[in-house]
Amino acid sequence: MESISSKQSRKPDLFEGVDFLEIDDLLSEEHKLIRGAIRDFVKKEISPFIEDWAQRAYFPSEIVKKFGEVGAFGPQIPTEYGGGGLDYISYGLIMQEIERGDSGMRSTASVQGSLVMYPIYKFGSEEQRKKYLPKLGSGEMLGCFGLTEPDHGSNPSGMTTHFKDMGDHYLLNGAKMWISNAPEADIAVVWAKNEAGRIHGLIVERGMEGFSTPETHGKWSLRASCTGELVFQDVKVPKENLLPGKSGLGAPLMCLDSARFGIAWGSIGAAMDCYESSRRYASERIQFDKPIASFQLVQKKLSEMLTEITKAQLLAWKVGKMMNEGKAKTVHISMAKRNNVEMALNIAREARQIHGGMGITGEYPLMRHMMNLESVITYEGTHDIHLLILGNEITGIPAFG
Ligand code: TGC
Ligand code: FAD
Repeated sequence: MESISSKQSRKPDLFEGVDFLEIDDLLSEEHKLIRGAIRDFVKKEISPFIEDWAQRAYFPSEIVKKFGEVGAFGPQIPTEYGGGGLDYISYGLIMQEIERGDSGMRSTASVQGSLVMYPIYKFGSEEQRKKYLPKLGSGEMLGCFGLTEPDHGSNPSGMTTHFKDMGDHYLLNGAKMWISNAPEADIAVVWAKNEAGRIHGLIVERGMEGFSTPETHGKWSLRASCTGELVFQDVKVPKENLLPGKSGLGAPLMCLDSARFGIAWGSIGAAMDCYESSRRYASERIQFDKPIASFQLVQKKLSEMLTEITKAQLLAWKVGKMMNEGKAKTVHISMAKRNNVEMALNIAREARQIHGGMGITGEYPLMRHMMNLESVITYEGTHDIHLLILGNEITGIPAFG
């Protein structure tokens, strides 16, 4: 008997994308070309293998170089620093297509572009930019971003990781937790407090004595992405590795603005994959002598999915336009991240139901998307933290503490 899950999926990837409201009219020819190139890349390099990687909790390290070659790392960073020199809508479309393949793969790309390349580009010295950015952009190097700690997730300002000025170097101590890419990363952008309690970014390199990156095992979510801790025990960090351009919590939060924006688009990709699979399955699956697509309750699910995807596309596009114009604020990005991830998670759950028992297998992408999105709704600010960011904007009263 043939097993349901095989090393390489035999099913062709028929993904076409969803554009009910002709939102493509809002995109340039370049946007569409970029989207098409990444869509083809995902069909060739991710779709045939992703179920196997996720089932085995295997991070395909060979994808890093391939992402570099296709321009998935730092598309919004200028080309002279190893990025793609593209606008934010292009960046969003790239994240959408990769997350259509898998949220964990998008994590790898968005951490590298928005949380590692962006802070080095924005707050780094010219030497740091030249040393790290081209290698990060090409995928020769992989990076990670250490903000969250075991006791400080939603409130990063309480972090206890700290460094002391030892004259010719800094001495770094502490630990970070839940760090995407950590076990495989060559460098980590780490946020830590100095002796005065001020937060700074430091570039920590693999191989520095006292620095380790133990892997986090047993995840039911983002299984093809590697996650780990960053542990610092008296790590001597050269003084030239401190990011000189900005200090305070605002620095990592600026990086999060860029990454959360990418997630607002990425989650649309996961939702579109679930919707397309459901539409196809509903027209092929016969029950009571009819395709299940002929039942009103199934049509309700499909109609609501299409409506929600369309609303999310408009929201993401408008925030993208504001990003390009330098007008997007954290609250706009919070609204888009919060709305679109919840939309995608709801669609993944409904899609799983449309597929009945088949929906729980790796034959279809639904359960994997659904489990992945449980992380996406938590990281980069939880669903409720984004609600409170909006609440603060509306009322002027912070309700965090
Ligand atoms: P708060 O007092 O609001 O702000 C502290 C300082 O930062 C300034 N600021 C910003 N500056 C620039 N850009 C922004 N977006 C900014 N937002 C705030 C602010 O003006 C203030 O400056 P100053 O000079 O007055 O000190 O900070 P708070 O401590 O009250 O916290 C607010 C809160 C809860 C909203 C914030 O800390 C938060 O966003 N918490 C969620 C944490 C989070 O998102 N962590 C993400 C970790 S990284 C991750 O999950 C990667 S997953 C990657 C993947 O795999 O894809
Ligand atoms: P907590 O902050 O403990 O929150 C627990 C619950 O309490 C949540 O429901 C939250 O909404 C609620 N809560 C907290 N405070 C309030 C409040 N004031 N009011 C109301 N409710 C509140 N971090 C990184 O730095 N880098 C990474 O690369 C990274 N990758 C990740 C990858 C994965 C797979 C996961 C799961 C997480 C990752 N994170 C990363 C960490 C992520 O950002 C945190 O998990 C997230 O910010 C929430 O923190 P926490 O898990 O400590 O939850």
